[in-house]
Formats: sequence, C-alpha cells, structure tokens
Amino acid sequence: MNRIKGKIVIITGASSGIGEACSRIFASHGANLLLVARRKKKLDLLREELLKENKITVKTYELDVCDREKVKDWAGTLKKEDLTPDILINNAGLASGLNKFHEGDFTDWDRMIDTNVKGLLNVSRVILPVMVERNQGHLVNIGSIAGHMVYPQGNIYCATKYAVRAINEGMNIDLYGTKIKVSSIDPGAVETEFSRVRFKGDEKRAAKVYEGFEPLKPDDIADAVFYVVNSPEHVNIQDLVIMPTAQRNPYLLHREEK
Ligand code: NDP
Ligand code: 8X3
Repeated sequence: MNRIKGKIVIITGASSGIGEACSRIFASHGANLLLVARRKKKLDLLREELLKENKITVKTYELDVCDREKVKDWAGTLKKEDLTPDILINNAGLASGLNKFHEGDFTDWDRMIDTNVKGLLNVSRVILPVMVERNQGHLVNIGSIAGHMVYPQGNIYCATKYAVRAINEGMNIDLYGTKIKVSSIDPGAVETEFSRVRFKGDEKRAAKVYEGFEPLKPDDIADAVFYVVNSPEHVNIQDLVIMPTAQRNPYLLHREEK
C-alpha cells in the first residue's frame, strides 16, 4: 500500500548519497519533494531527472542547515507558498577528519557539531511546529551506528550521532499523545561521498574504507526510510539499525583478502 503519494517530503542533504537515493524512492512513489543542500546545481540536475520520470512537483533550495537565520527565512517561504510538509528527513550530515581526541582539529569539531547537531535542530525546530499544529507528520533522523558505539578516533563524530539518538528519543517523548511519528535510521558503512568528505578529498583513502567487503548502497538505506515512513498510522519505528552483512559493529568489519 502506498501511503506516500501526494505527500510533501522535505529531504535535507539531497544533493548526494543517502539523501539523493531517498529523493528517488519518494519521487517514484508520487511524493512532492522539497530538496535542500548547499550545492544547488546538483539538486537542480536531480530535479530535472525526477520530473522526467514522475508526475510530481520538486522544489530545490540552496540552504546551509547551519545558518539558523536562513533556515528560519526558508521556513517562512514555505509557509508563504502554502507548502505544508508531511515528512521531514533530517539527513544532511558529515564527518570531518579522523583523529585522536588530543590531536583533534577545532574546525573539524565545529563543522560536525554545527551540521549534525545544530543543523538538525535548526530545521526540526522550524518544521515540527507545523506538524504539531496539524497533529500529523513524520520526522526521520539519519543517525548512525556511531551513535550506538564509539570507535577509535571517531570521538566527536560519534558524539554528534549519540546526540542525534538522544534528540530522537527526546522528540518522541515530547510528542507523546500526538499522532506525529519520529524515527531514527542508523546505518553502518554506506558507500557515498561520506569518506571523501571526511578525508577532505583524498579519494584513495576514501576508497580504502569500502575495500574487501560489500558496503551498503544509498538505495539500501532509502528503502528502509521508505518502509518506515510508509508504515501504517499506528506503527512508529523509533530506531532502526542497518549494517552490511560483513559488519556487526563499528569494530567488526570482515574484509576478504585480495
Ligand atoms: P554524502 O556526503 O554523500 O551526503 C551528505 C549530504 O549532506 C550532501 O547532500 C550534502 O550536501 C549535505 N550537507 C552537508 N552539510 C550540509 C549543510 N551544512 N547544509 C545542507 N546540507 C548539507 O554522505 P551520506 O549520504 O553518507 O550522508 C548522509 C547522512 O548519513 C549523514 O548524516 C551521515 O552522517 C549519515 N551516515 C552515513 C553513513 C555512511 O557510511 N555513509 C553511515 C551512517 C550515517 P551539500 O554538500 O550539497 O550541502
Ligand atoms: C558513518 C559510519 O562507521 O564511519 O556514520 O561511523 S561510521
């Protein structure tokens, strides 16, 4: 059963990886999309592709989720244009660097905290009230297995994803008694631009992360997000952890010898 058709879905970080894959699956089920990222050109290319294949509307927004004032203005624009979101997928996020805590870089730390925590809060704070007013909606946070177990040199990235898990729980608790659902989807290794961003464009180092095993694809996570959002009204999947079969936790990742 398709419970998505005609719904308005906001996806942050739709210009690549998991967010892009979510855009495709929601579009193919007839959702109207509001796509957010900093790279507007990439969003517009995706929009063209989605409009060719589906009878939907797609709007794209160049927006840095860390910029609170711009996020507020954007929410004002949605309101003026009568775009009432049914679903929010808080996916924009990144890792920056992989260092021992005592060798950590303040700029990396700020980037991760500002994007993964404050960015998610900024967007949620302006969109959730619209859902509360209608007593309807679904908010999906893209967490990580890094929010369940800390790994060496993961320190601050893991801390941001632990924060996402706590925020997910806090939202669920505060929305007790409403019909609004809140879910966290927590992936293990997914091959996207994630490692390229973490290692600041070092393609070789990024490629090594996915060597010797079959990582998850962005579509695997998009399928799960779709399943969660398309579940019946009385079902609220609060936390879903998904890993490649070769991975059982952040430490146990089985790689085949070449
Ligand atoms: P990608 O790097 O492929 O995608 C990240 C997306 O986030 C891009 O679209 C990027 O767009 C957007 N983004 C980053 N910063 C901002 C910002 N300040 N404002 C708006 N958009 C922003 O990585 P993934 O698809 O892998 O990452 C998506 C989410 O999944 C992240 O939250 C990540 O932590 C999480 N995750 C990833 C895993 C993995 O192994 N890949 C595993 C577990 C969780 P742009 O640069 O155009 O702004
Ligand atoms: C991204 C996956 O294992 O690098 O959240 O933390 S991991």
